[in-house]
Amino acid sequence: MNTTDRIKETLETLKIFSETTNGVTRLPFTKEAKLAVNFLKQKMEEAGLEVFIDASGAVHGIRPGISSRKIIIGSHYDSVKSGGAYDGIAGVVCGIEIARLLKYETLFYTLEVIGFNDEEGVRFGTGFFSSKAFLGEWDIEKLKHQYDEQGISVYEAMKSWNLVPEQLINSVWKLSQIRCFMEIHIEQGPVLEKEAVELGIVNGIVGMKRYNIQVFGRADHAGTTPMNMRYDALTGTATVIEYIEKAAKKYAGAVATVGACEVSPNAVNTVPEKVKFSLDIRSMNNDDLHALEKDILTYLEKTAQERNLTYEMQTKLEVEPSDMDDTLKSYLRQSILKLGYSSININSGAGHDALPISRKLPTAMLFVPSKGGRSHCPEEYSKPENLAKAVHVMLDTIKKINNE
Ligand code: HGY
Ligand code: MN
Ligand code: MN
Ligand code: MN
Repeated sequence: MNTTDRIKETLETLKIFSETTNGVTRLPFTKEAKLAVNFLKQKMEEAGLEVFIDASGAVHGIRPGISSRKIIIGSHYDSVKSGGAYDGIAGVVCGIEIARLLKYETLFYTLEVIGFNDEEGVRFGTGFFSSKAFLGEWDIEKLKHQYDEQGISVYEAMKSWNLVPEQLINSVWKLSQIRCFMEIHIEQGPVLEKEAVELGIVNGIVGMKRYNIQVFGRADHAGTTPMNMRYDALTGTATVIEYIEKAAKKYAGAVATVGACEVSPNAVNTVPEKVKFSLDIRSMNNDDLHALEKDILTYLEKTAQERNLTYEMQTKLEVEPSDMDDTLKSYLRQSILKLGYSSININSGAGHDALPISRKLPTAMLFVPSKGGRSHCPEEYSKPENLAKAVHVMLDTIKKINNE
């Protein structure tokens, strides 16, 4: 079986473990994730790797080299809700395939393939769980107070997987021991397909900020309460959400999304008392990111005052934009030219584990085209042939790094 077929077969099997009536849902610390991790462990062992799972729930496959210094490759195995079968997991499968192809080579650097956990942050509203754990950027007390929709904390969810949160300290990377991190990922956008190229070398990744915002009004009877006597949390929130869309358009390339929204008491004949919604804002430009945040929060305050509403907000995630490593980008470019593939340089509007990691280590990302530019939906698709090309390019680059 060749690389393309192995990638195709492995991704199709992984999809089966997490399929719902509407796409793939593989949230952290769930049974779907456990099935995927067990299967990834098996594939890593078949590739000749020594496998272990760390306290964050990430699955690691190690291929010792002459030196204990490491090249780390991989991506995340968790998905969004009703997502696709390629986001994250395709990069883990590609990493394992690279290790398999290197099985009989003598390597200077130790090669470590990682399937990261909870990059998406969909279950607990956070994100980059394993990658931030590796960078020492987590707080045990916070994990006890970040809850999912069922009121289960990260801390409790970890324990349900027989993980010991206090052992996260053992997952922290010794940065001097790591030569670089590289990630293969689907583009999740329309650019590579529109440019009709096979691969994308990532220049930089957007900065991201995420919040949970709760707006409080007053529950009243929908029939007897005159319009000028209401404290309607939903109409107030709707005004803010409409402004968010307008504000994002003021900053070139910035985006803002209200993806989740809950109304209480959510009854046809009661004026809404409370609205809880998520806010995700992004920009390649850190100043724009801060200006957009200020713009939106100022409007939220103004609207609350005008409508006699109150609000609370929690910042769930903030990561500044980051550039990829020039040397690694040039190696990838040379490997692509040597193998005769087409490519362009591209920025990433999606967040990745490479984002926090690139602030502390030489990091590179290699994109594969997404059909129709679609992602975070069941229609998500990338050609296994292009994933195989990414494998061969990264394999060639790893050999270059080993011969530096
Ligand atoms: O949200 C993102 O951009 C990524 O898919 N985690
Ligand atoms: Mn992803
Ligand atoms: Mn994603
Ligand atoms: Mn009644």
